[in-house]
Amino acid sequence: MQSSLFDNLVPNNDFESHDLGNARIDEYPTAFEARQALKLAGTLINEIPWHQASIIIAGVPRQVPRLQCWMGDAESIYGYSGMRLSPEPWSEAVISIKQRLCDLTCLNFNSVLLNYYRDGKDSVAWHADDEPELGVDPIIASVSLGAERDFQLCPKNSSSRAVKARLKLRNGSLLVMGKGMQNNWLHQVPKANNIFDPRINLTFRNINPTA
Ligand SMILES: O=C(O)CCC(=O)C(=O)O
Ligand SMILES: [Mn+2]
Repeated sequence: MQSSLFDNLVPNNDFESHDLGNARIDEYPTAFEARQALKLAGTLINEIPWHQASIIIAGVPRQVPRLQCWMGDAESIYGYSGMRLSPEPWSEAVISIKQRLCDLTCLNFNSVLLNYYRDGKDSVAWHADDEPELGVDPIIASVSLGAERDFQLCPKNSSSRAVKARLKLRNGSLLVMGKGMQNNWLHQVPKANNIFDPRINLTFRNINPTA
């Protein structure tokens, strides 16, 4: 039997479910032990083939303010912000995180988008992960390693983009964005001028290769 990096951890009953009315987020604040989470962040920073993508906004190419890597089963091709991403093969460290996730939630995924926020100047703007290849109402599991950042939410149909809910993205935490989240809400990780440490985020997804 393959052993996991996390065999020594007790089953996690540190759990909170956030009801947003038309959506749910399940939070496991201590899915990964704090020191282990920081070690994993260091491993991923060094081992992952990071890329800085450019996207066209109003006709002007702009660099995305974070580094990324798309990883997963070979057929998990992802169309995202005008890009078509072929996956990197699973790394050992990411497989161990995926296994821990599966042990905690019984969820399995065929791909993951890794984000590397080098410091508080890196961010991700308002969006929903609602591309057709993710299916009709996808469940996405998001692991945070390293510097704590804010996770902000606003209803998809609001014109003001005012923040209506927020969570802390703690080192070692796991959020499962459940049914309704990508259909009804946008999320973002804003810039933070008081953060100087890196953060790694892994959002595990299921790509339907025929979409
Ligand atoms: O960094 C995060 O916690 C969120 C990342 C995200 O929303 C995404 O990659 O789609
Ligand atoms: Mn997202």
